[in-house]
Amino acid sequence: MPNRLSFLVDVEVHRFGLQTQVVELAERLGVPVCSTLLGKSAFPEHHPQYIGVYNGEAGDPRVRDIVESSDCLLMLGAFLTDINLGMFTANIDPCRTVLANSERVRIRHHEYSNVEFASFVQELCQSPDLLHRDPSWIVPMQPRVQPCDGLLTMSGVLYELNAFIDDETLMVTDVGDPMFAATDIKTHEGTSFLCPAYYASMGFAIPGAVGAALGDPFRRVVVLVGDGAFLMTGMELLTIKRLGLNPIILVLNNRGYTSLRTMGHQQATYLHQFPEVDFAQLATTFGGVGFVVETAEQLRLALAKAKELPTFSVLDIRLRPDDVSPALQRLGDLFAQRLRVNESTQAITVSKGLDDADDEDRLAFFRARIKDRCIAKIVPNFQPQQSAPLP
Ligand SMILES: Cc1ncc(C[n+]2csc(CCOP(=O)(O)OP(=O)(O)O)c2C)c(N)n1
Repeated sequence: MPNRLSFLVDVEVHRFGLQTQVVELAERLGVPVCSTLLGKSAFPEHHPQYIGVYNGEAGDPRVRDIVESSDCLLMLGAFLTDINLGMFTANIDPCRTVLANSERVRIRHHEYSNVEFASFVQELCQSPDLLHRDPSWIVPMQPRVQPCDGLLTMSGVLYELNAFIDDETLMVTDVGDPMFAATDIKTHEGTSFLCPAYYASMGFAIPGAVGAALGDPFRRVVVLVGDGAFLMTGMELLTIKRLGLNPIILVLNNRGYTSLRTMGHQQATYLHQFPEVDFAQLATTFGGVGFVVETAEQLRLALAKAKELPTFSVLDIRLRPDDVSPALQRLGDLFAQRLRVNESTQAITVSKGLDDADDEDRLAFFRARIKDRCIAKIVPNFQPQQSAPLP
């Protein structure tokens, strides 16, 4: 890996209208570029230097390795939040970072609070001292998805979606697995992905589709929303109908809060009291068109038909309750390896997974980094084990 400088691009690059400058800067330097989940698509994802979304241990290991082994990581417009840092599993050495956003410029541990973010990027672009590296070693983003035969899987949904979206697609996703899954969606144009990955409040996507469609009438809005999030704000379909908008809405109907189930909430009663809803029928009732989708072929057909419709459509995508996206699978595996519920005491013990025997360093890192409060938020009755205390 000849390159030792990388870019991590976040949402403020879009908010300050700096996409063109950042692309130019990356090309002049010949460096690999990744984004955060919040900043996804602020850098064009079909660019040959774009390697994917960085999300700590939860993200693509290839992206993680490039970011975490950089001698210098330039974090542009970045917010260091739990979601952007893969639930605090990121291993970024502050001594090898330059962080520039609207609040500050920070080089290693030195703060420069009076430097404007936009000026910083512009001045950098104009610097005569930029050293160009050969970017030919960079492998562009490769979504971790597989086509599927028979009943649909999340990976199959993402595979079909990647084949379907084009330059005129504006993606809107909700939180839960749709947000994690988006790691493996490759959008086309810059700024073509919207997700509330900062506060991560469920219920964004359907009202968000109204705003997206009104704000950008030349692109087609495609929504990815979980059944749980849809049930919070799905009544906004009536607004969509009233305004004559035609988003294509994919409801990931896994009959529950699957992302919570994957991350340690298996015991919670509310996971087992989820209502069964016919989302396709609901769409028809509200004046749109509904499709029930169980196979990849049905998904392809439904997407093609929905694209021709002048009205909104809802694709009720029936998934197994335990089926998750590649990204959520990885996060779930991490939790399963490290957190084991002791059923008799209802306490949580930190344990090393058997299949993880040669991964001593990672485990040590994980213990050192993850915060008690992070686990405690996710796992009820969490108590660090005496013999393996968390910091
Ligand atoms: C307003 C709000 N309430 C609760 C949560 C906690 N939460 C995060 S993900 C999630 C489950 C999402 O379920 P669903 O929309 O069905 O998506 P899935 O993960 O099942 O694909 C919940 C309850 C939240 N983020 N926001």
